[in-house]
Amino acid sequence: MNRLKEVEDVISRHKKFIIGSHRSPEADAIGSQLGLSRALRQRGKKTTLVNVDGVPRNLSFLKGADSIKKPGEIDDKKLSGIEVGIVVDCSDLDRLGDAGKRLFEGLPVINIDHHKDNDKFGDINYVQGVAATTEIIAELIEYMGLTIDEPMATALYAGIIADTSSFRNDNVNPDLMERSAELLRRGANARSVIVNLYEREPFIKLKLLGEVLSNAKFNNGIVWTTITPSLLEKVSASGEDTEGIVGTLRTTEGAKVACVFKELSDNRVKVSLRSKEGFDVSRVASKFGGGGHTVAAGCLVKGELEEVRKRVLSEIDKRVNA
Ligand SMILES: [Mn+2]
Repeated sequence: MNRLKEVEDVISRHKKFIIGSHRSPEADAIGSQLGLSRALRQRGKKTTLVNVDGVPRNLSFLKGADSIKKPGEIDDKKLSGIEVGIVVDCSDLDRLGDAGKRLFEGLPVINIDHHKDNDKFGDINYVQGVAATTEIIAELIEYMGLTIDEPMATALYAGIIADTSSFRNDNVNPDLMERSAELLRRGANARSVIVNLYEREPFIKLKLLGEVLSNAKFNNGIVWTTITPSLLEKVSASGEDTEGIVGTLRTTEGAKVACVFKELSDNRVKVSLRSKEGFDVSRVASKFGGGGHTVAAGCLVKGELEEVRKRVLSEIDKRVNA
């Protein structure tokens, strides 16, 4: 029996589902939950949606986003009688967070994901190495003979945009483009996805970017910058406003590795690494107790900013310019 059939069978045989996604969710996690939930409801099922961190501000435009609750916010009535747990976009169960994971205890679990390192934690595992989990959800909805409507299409398309960085990553292929075209045909609002994902930056964040870029250094294929608490204070930015800066650094022509050193208040430095041209930054990160993917990785290192910066840069230099 094929895996999609197994998933469909479990869905047909039950009535009430809980659908969870990983902490710090982005559009692929939230979009998968919303698309799948709407499809199941179309089939007369009941769904409860959970995320330990809730829905980020920039995804609240997706229809039904307010139905995704943190574990403590879900009322008992919605939690009673749940028969099956569906976990989307998670490589392992811990990604649900402790409070999220507890809601799945004792339930048969369907694991729907696209991470290469998925540890197959489910009773049924539908894991495909595609660009986004929402691609798999679209495939499942189609397989079940259900209709993708406009809200589903927009939610699923948002997952694809996020996980391909707007069709810029090396996971873009003809199947993905055909799936995306189909979602657009079903009414996905492409422009509103882009505006909400990329054009809702707080002005302070742009001011911070200006400061941080003006301090950047570029040497021997490595582009890097530092962010201190006093710099954040100067432009009234918060720690979250630093997100995305390392990606901007990577756009430098000739850069093999981009690196941001963020000084935290507790004598630790958060190091964010990005690469291109195939250099594996996860090896650098793991040397300092962190981890990640080939092109994106990070670590938290104990010590003074200057000293950590020197150690990490010399490690990168050793590998890049070997
Ligand atoms: Mn994903």
